[in-house]
Amino acid sequence: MNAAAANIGVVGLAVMGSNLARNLASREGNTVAVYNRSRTKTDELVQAHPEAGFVPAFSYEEFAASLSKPRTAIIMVKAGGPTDAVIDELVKVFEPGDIIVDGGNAYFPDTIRREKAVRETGINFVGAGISGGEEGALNGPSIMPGGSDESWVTLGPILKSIAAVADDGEPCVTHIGHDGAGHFVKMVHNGIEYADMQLIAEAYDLIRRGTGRTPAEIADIFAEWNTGELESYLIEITAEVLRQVDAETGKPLVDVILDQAGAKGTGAWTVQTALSLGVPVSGIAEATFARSLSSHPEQREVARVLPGPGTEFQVDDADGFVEDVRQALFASKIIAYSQGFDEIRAGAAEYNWTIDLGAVSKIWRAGCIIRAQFLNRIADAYAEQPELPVLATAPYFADALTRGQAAWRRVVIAATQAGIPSPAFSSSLAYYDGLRADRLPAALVQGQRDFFGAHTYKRIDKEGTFHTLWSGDRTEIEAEDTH
Ligand code: NBP
Repeated sequence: MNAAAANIGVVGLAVMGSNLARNLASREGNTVAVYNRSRTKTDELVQAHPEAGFVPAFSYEEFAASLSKPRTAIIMVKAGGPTDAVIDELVKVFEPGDIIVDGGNAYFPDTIRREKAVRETGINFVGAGISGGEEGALNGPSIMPGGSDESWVTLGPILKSIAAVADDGEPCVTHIGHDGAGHFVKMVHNGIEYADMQLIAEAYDLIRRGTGRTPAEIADIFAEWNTGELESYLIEITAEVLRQVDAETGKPLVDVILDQAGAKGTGAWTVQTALSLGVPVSGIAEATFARSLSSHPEQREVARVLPGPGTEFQVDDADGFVEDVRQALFASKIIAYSQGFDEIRAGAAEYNWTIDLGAVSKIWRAGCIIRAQFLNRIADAYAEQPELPVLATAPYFADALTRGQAAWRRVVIAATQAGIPSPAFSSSLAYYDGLRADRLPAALVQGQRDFFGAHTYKRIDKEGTFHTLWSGDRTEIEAEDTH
């Protein structure tokens, strides 16, 4: 072993860790120490990539000794218990001022807890969301680090060296905020990813069932869309997936894949957190629920007896319908991102993080799964108005919604009449209409709440809190707002 030869270390050498280690090693100035619980992965990585000049370690003590100070190590192990186990070991061999980075998909409250506990030892703990999957880890991910300002001084240049680079040359990493802020933002990123994927899937389904186009023909439509305002990695890969033919059956691959979508939990976390924060992220929620619904074959089997509208779904103007769906997709996507950024703002307020929403949109422009041209527009919107309360009201997006809303409504009507589920399209439209409404039936809900629970209400015409004596003479009294 080469004592104190490495400026950065990676613990956990499964697919993500080994790719990240290779990425780090490929950048000027980095020497990378590597450690894995079971020795085989370390041996295999070091043997397969002699060009990387890895410094292998076979115990935590050896790993710590191989790192120059402040020691900096990125943990890439299974989220949950394994992460805690590695932190416990590293804390024993690291010293105050050293930096432990968790690059796994941790749930942000765990990161807050770990940061607090590790900080007491004088060691810095950074929860860093890393997006882009295996390919991103190897060639340049989008990185969302939290943690202290002190750790960012050492970590910033290292992470900038391995991050994806946007078209304007900016690396896709920024110090998101303290403790769990990085993993929070990564969580919302994944939630938005769920919504984006579901919207694309609904667009495909409607076009296929409404126009009878084949998956290969729809692949061409998505490829075409990828040259315009919808340009994004997810649209690009959708075209690839739809074009794929199954070698065994000769059928489109999408027709032989079981229609039950999996999930690893980040969508559910985003929705659970949004519920706690009181932020309506209906697009993300519907996308998460749509996966859940798909994954209940026993319920879907018995529900086949339930009636549909009983009409054939065949649009008259196929090209016109495809264009309507494109506009509906763009409008719904604006809403999904607007809701996601709302959740980040609310999270920042709740947890006392200072998060630059424009900077977040910029680091998602490359390397991550939701990378898209569109994110430049979000960055522009926040550059113009950093405190923008509703992203969808920024001039570019408001204009797109104005142009697209008629098509959006036609698509939701067509889907509803045809009995084709489009939960993300329709819930986005309902959110849009709810948000822009002069008056909502929430007034009636307040009346109901006051009736059964004396929860009180406010009036539109005077200050104060009121309660009606529903079981008495139904007069209104001014009430203490204690509910
Ligand atoms: P896995 O999530 O499959 O984890 C496997 C690694 O965890 C192995 O190195 C294993 O060591 C190690 N490990 C376990 Br399990 N328990 C351990 C323990 N008690 N002590 C020490 N090490 C332990 O790896 P991955 O798919 O490379 O993902 C790594 C992290 O990156 C995860 O948090 C994941 O959620 C996140 N992530 C993954 C992706 C992706 O596309 N896969 C994308 C973004 C983020 P062993 O070899 O000794 O069993």
